[in-house]
Amino acid sequence: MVSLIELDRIAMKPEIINFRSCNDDRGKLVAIEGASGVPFDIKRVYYIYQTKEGVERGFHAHRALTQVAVAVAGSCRMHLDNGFSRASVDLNSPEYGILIKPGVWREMREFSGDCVLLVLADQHYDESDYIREYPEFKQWILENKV
Ligand code: T46
Repeated sequence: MVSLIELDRIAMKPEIINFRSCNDDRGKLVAIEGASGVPFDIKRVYYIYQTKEGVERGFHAHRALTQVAVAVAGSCRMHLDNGFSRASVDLNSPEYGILIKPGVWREMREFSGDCVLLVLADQHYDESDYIREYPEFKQWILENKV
């Protein structure tokens, strides 16, 4: 089960998706389909793995991209910030994903050595969709009222 750590008094509420696992005497299988398993058609899949000890990733927001991240092995901590409030989620189960909508700053840290972080995205890769400077992110939030 993922755990949520609230950083602010009025913390943002990250949306956690619980995937149905098909369990039998051979083990477990999770199938994720676009539009039903996650709330968008999946256009891109990538995964982050063999993350070195102490590494922190992310440190950006997206203007339009929506994603779901799942720790299919191991664990990591996802820190989210919508410009007004913040929350951290420990991703540690292949049965739970976190929905990350546009306009959310994310930082990932505390990767276990065996962590495989699978990410499903609703758009192809586009560097121009990234906001990589925090002050620019805050300004974008104010201008776009998300
Ligand atoms: C996000 C978090 C959770 C590609 O060529 N194609 C891709 O689809 C992606 C995602 C990355 N790349 C290249 C771009 C960089 O040269 O891979 C390199 C590492 O990407 P980045 O530094 O953006 O990785 P993270 O871990 O900081 O962020 C990634 C995603 O980029 C981002 O959208 O939400 O994971």
